[in-house]
Amino acid sequence: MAKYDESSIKILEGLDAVRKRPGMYIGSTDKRGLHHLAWEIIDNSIDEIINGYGSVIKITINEDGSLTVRDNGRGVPTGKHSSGKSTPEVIYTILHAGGKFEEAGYKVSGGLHGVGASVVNALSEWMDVTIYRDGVINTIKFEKGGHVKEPLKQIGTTKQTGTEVTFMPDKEIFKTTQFSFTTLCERMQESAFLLNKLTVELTDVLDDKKVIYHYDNGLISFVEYINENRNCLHKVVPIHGIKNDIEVDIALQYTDSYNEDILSFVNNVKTGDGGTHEVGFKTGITKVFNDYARTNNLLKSKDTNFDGSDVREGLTAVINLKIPEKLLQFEGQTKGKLGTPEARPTVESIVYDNLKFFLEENRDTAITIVEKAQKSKMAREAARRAREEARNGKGKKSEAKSLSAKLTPPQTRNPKINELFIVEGNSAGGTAKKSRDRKFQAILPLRGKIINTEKANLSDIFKNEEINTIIHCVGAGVGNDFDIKDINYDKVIITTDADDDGAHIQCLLLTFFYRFMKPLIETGHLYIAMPPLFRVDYNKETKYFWTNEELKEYTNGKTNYKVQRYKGLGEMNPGPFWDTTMCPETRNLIKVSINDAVLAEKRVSVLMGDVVEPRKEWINENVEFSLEDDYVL
Ligand code: 0R9
Repeated sequence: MAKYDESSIKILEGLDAVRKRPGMYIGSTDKRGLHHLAWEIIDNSIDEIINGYGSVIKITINEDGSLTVRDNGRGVPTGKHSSGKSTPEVIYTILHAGGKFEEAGYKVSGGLHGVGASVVNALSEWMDVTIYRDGVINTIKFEKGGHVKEPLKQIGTTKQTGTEVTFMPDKEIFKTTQFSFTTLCERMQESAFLLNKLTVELTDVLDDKKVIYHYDNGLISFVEYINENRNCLHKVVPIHGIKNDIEVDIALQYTDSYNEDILSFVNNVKTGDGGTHEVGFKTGITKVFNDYARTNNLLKSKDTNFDGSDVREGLTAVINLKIPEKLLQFEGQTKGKLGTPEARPTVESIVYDNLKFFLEENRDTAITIVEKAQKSKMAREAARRAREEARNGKGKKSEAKSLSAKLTPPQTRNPKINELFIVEGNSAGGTAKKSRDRKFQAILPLRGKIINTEKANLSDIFKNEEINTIIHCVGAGVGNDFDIKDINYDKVIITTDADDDGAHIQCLLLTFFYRFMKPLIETGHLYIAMPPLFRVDYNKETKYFWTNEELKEYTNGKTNYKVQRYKGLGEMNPGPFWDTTMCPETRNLIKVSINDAVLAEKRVSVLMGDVVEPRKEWINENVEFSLEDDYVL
């Protein structure tokens, strides 16, 4: 790596450009954008640790809402830059300062990270930097989007080394300036899994919370953490190898679930959209299990091979690659997909060799996994036969007819605007049918509860009538065959009563879509309708309210008003139902999205899986029980 040269920092643009178009630099100005500021600063500390200096990062949400990040690295150099300014001033005020680092392999981030601490400064009301280096403590303070308030000055002596940055996000720029302790924790826990020597200490002064993350066993601990609420079939298998200048680290473990959970990273940055390393991993796994099963006569000569999905059923894996800068290629809009061609064969051969050895050494585990793959293969083949029979007409017409009989379709076929309301129960379905705009809205009433798909495979799915109907209506297949291009609707809207049963049906539907039509969520086509809880008639005026608080605020000081508490959707009349729940201009909809992939997996498996204890624990910790509605009529 080239040595840092203070005069090499390139001066590119002013901070004003950042304030004018923040989205260009941090993606957005919502919660996600706000947390980008944190990642930006934290990534600098992580880079320092990766480079071999320091091991601890302390992050604090302060009482005034500002964020402090402190590391125990070498400390930012404090000497003069060729421009005459101090190096910290340059680093924190000049866009893309860091210059040579990027060329010399310093920054390896694939996403929006690495745009520089100056961007954070530009988008902050104020920022204070304290540097512990060469026995001295130096500070520099900025205000109003990066203007120097106090230039670098010595304030004391120290035996420590490190850098501390505190910043207050600008309220004029961000929709919200409240950092989420949970979001910070989730991300930092991930970093601690990936960097064995890292210790992260997080403190929320506002909420009096403190968490410390440190893992000696890296990826093994990561997989154990993901699978902690699942029934595991064997101990975590670590895989390690270096080839073609690429270092491969993987940990994997099979559980008795039907899900596949693969996470990948490159140089400790998440590759959320996969890429060549994931392709290599999948090919290696498929090959090694087919070869093992053939060699050991577990697959007979007349049998067809396992396909990839068979050998990945129940598999949890975390992949981390170290790729030198010169080989790095990222693709996609968010640069979350690895494009490096060399990664594919490298990972494939390392996975193949390591797993071949593991399977030969651990015969019982090998047979358990192969048997699981056999079952998956049989279920897949049964599902394929059922599909083919349907396609060839055997039972198709009557089946398709009965499937679509429940649906009240829209008058026109336009997948770009059409909406499918999945409605709880026939009575609510009736109201929805009367309320809808028939041009583009379809109604599918569900009769009973659908099965819990968390513990179901494809052949179970095909046996369930309600789910079959949903698959048929959405029209884009299911599981691995799901193709988002074929969806019949722009919005699929889950519409249930605001009671326990409704919430349960909502959970079951969300689990189904998450497990078997995930792209529908990832591409923003799944919604939850929000029918109101209360109707208030007052002075010839009718108003609807969604929460007790809204209702209390409205009725406060009023007399002679009438409140109706809706017990179910079926109680609503078509007019109000249209206005509050279906009309695109006036309704409230929740868009379902996946914020954090690891957490989403864990939540779904804890809340919907068959291991009881973690669910009890989660409910006790997170749910506030109250016996009655706090609104008394
Ligand atoms: C609290 C958040 N931490 C940081 O922002 C941080 C930046 C940083 C750093 C160096 C060490 N620790 C840091 N923490 C550093 C890097 C180098 C030499 N000395 C110290 C080097 O890369 O050669 N720096 C990141 C950029 C710079 N320092 C520099 F450009 F000022 F050199």
